[in-house]
Amino acid sequence: SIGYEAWLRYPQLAEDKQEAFSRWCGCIVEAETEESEVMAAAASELSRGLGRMLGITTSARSSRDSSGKGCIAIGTFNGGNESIAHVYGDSGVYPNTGAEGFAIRTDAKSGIIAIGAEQPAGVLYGVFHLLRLIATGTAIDELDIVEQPTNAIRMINQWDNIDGSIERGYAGQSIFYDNNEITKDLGRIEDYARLLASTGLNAITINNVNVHRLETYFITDRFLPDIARIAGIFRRYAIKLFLSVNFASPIETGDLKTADPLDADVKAWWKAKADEVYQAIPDFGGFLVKADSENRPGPFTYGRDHADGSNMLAEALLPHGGLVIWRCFVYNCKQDWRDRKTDRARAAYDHFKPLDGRFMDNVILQIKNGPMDFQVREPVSPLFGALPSTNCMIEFQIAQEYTGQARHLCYLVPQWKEVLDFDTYAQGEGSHVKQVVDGSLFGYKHSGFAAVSNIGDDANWTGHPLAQSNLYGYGRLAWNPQLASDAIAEEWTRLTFGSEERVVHTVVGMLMDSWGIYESYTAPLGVGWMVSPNHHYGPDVDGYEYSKWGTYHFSDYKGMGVDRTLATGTGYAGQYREPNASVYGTLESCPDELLLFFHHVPYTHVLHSGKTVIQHIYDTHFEGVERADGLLKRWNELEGQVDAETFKRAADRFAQQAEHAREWRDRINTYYLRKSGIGDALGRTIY
Ligand code: BDP
Repeated sequence: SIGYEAWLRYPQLAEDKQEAFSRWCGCIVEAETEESEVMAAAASELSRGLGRMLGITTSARSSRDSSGKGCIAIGTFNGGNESIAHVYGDSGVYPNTGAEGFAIRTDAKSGIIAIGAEQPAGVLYGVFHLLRLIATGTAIDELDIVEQPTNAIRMINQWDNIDGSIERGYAGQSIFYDNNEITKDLGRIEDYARLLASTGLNAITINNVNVHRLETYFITDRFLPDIARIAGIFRRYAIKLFLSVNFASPIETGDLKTADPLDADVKAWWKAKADEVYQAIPDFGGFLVKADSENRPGPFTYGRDHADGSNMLAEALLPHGGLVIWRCFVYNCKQDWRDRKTDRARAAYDHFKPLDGRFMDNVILQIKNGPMDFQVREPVSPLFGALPSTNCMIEFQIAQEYTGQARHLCYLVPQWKEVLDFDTYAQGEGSHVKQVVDGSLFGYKHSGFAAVSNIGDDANWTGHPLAQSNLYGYGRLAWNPQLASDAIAEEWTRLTFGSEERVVHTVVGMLMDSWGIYESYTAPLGVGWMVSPNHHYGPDVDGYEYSKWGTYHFSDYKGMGVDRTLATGTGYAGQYREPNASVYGTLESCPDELLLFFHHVPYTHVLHSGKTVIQHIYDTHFEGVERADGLLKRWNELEGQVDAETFKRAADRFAQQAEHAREWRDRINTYYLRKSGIGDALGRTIY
């Protein structure tokens, strides 16, 4: 179905377009000597794409045929493809593509479009790139492109459980597991691998960071053969497989009494375990670890710290070239809300900053984009820039746990861009988060992007048809963080819905407005949360207010917000470097959208916008509903212009969104009317 093929539909192009492209696509020239699986995947993708878009069958051959038609040559620079050598080699130097990049050049004289790279993976990315150009109607007559990914690790984290459920999954059940077994339906996994590779992603963790009882056995012979088969599928698409592991594995699956990382038996156990895993999967990526967080086991049990814990695993993986990706989402989820110093926002920095420099070279710290937990708006984690001597990567959440759960539209690329463009000032002005996580700022050995996936076994992968844009956009941004949000949105829309200008214009506009719309009717001014506990969908202003999870707004009859200043609050603002620390820590300079994250203010406090806090709450919540209604209206105007099934699925969700936006508005406005006793200046009815 259309939703299933997502952005790899390759719909047939209009005839005039077909002609312009076909003249370059007489055959695919491949060297017989290049027998890699990834090359085979690249070649078959190319012939599939060209076949569908241009209605032609392109056969692969080892040299150009004599039909006079142009051909596409694919291969590594030293792989023995004479056409590649001819197009590139004549100049004496091959373009610098790095390990994963590619070059595409149209050579009119010889009638060849050459897709060359150092490695087969680069060829694969080049093929997807060329197909994308053709699908979006971009001329290919004079190409001369060299691209390299900015980030070395471009990873997806599945939060899938062996019972088939997905933690924070909103698009059905797992495509990997079913009923406590690894699925036999490998075809769907292959299609997923294609989708990921097409955006440039190169790594995947296939199980939940919360490793439960049975998943602990993934690294045993009970599951390793099946996992090796899955690794084999991803390998064809140049994607490395990782596993989440349980820090207490030596106790739970072995016969040790301890998981103490400094214990000799524990070290030996993990070394033997690593050998066993690499025996089954020689190019295994490594372990992802959530330790000492939300009741997961970890080194704290033994009085050890996170450097001790991660280094022990890193030592076991080192002989095999494996990595330990260690999560910084570590905080006390049983804290006492009266104790300011335990502010959850501070936790990651407080835990990890003092350990900088103590981690082995094959450990990478995986840091969530913000200090709390994937809220619609929160500041950037102050850990970025604070760890000059420790490999770091960033973690985003594509799954919209707190941003509408695939029922509301929320295109997250603009949010991620804001995070990446944030200046940490770590090495003076211009030390943006994107330069921290691409490794260039501090010269990290390993670094990059990770994100929690939003796919499940729904026919269209992501539940909401337009939520596919977040998965697509994530991959494109991991490849190149400089790409603009609207450019990515437009690319995705053209690939998915075709190039009817009205459709493109409408969908791109809706995507670009969606984050702001969602923010406007949910928790105000950066304070976050206000969601129903546990499942995190829908409004519940005090849902977490008196619990121990550390997520508060401190609303009383006078005002609201969390005082995180150094002088009178939790001191969180002081974790940033100057000038950020002062900008956030000073009421006058704190940006409106984060005001309540950093300050507790009276409802009558006047924002930079000129409105009082209370009036801002009322206004944005009334507007939010109108704008959510607007999304439904805008989508409905596309009836007949997009396929009927997709139209209907999305229309249902936009109707739900509009309805739920009312619920948010009414709950929040009523709550604050009652708390503050201050009415709406415009006299609107608040229920
Ligand atoms: C939160 C989720 C929880 C995850 C946790 C994590 O609510 O289900 O286990 O993050 O990232 O967002 O470990």
